[in-house]
Amino acid sequence: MLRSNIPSYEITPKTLYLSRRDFMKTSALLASGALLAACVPSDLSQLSRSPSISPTLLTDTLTSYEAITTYNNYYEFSMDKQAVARLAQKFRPRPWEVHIDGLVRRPKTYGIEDLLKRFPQEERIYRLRCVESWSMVIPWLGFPLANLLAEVEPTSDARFVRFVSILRPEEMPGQRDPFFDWPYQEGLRLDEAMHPLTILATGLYGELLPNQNGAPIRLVVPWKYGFKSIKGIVLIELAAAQPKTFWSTASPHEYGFYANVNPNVPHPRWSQATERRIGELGRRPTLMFNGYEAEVAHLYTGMDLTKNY
Ligand SMILES: Nc1nc2c(c(=O)[nH]1)N[C@H]1C(S)=C(S)[C@@H](COP(=O)(O)O)O[C@H]1N2
Ligand SMILES: [Mo]
Repeated sequence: MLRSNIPSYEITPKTLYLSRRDFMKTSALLASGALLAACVPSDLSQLSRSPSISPTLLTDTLTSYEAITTYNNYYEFSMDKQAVARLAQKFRPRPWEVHIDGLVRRPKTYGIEDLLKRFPQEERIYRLRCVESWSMVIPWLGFPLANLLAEVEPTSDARFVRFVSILRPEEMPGQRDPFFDWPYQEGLRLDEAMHPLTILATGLYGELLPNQNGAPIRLVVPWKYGFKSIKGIVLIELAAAQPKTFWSTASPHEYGFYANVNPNVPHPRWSQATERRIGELGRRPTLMFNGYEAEVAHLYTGMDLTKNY
């Protein structure tokens, strides 16, 4: 179930080994009722993991848990990536509700525990490419956004999906900065949102999502720059019009709506041709659509990607 039917995972034999070891560890925990009660949140009991991985294109290594959880962009806490983890420690990701409304036949509100029970959690290893030109490879746990959208039944007028993050200035010091238009917001076209690579992530490295990575639930759209992958989601709204986004509001000449990873279209402050993979030396070329071109290029047929950046 996990990774088997998505062809583009590029992982090394070392990663394969680590994933298998992690898989064994999780199975051992799940096999023991006592440990399950003591160590694994019951939410994760639905976790379905399969060690079957396509052996093709094994070139990327997983970024360490340490790096993924200590080098974070989460402006609600801080603009200093290395301060986010500490400032996010006191944030309370439970209880939590996600509302889904707008142009849908069945608007719904889910508690986070309902979401974890209702939608089987899969592991997805994706590259994450920040527009600041660094990247990581992250083993997420989550489920396709399409599964959730199917439950609310978008109407035929729905063409976009808007996502809104939590607003809690008491717990999130960055939200007291009046320069930004809080809360953080993002959007996708409905076909992008329905694409099987688009997931809602609830964990990473086999554990619940740490606060600094967007607990308890965040979007992951691996072919777009990292800022599209909005954290701490409380509202998902189906709409007819293209929603405004946090970054295109803050700096319209730098950020468009699409934000597809594209090495040929430079950002005003950063060439996008190459990237620095966190934990590795040197730079590597950035791949069109972050390496997911075969899966997603058809979504943009006929569009001028230099204009729709
Ligand atoms: N709500 C919210 N979501 C956010 C951000 C943010 O500041 N606030 N930063 C984005 C950016 S710029 C990136 S690169 C990724 C970073 O995710 P990570 O910290 O899990 O690697 O989260 C994205 N999601
Ligand atoms: Mo980013």
